[in-house]
Amino acid sequence: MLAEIKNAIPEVPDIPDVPVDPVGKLGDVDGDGKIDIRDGVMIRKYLAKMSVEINTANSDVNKDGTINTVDAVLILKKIAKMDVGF
Ligand SMILES: [Ca+2]
Ligand SMILES: [Ca+2]
Repeated sequence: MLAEIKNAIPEVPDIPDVPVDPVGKLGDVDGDGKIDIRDGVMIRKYLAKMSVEINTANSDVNKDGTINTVDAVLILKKIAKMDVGF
């Protein structure tokens, strides 16, 4: 039975070990250790060029090297408990 279930699950390639910043938590824009609405607000303020201190490493949630509205949307989706892959 267990073997049948295992066979039904497609092979997932090994995910390489990515070094994780010990203080970093993806999506935790303000760096308080939690991902909540304040992080969403912070990244929106940052994108609006308001003077806010953000953790840039945590804010680039899709890891494309820039912090933009895509990251803001992903963070807001994350806060809304949607599956955004981080
Ligand atoms: Ca936070
Ligand atoms: Ca990004």
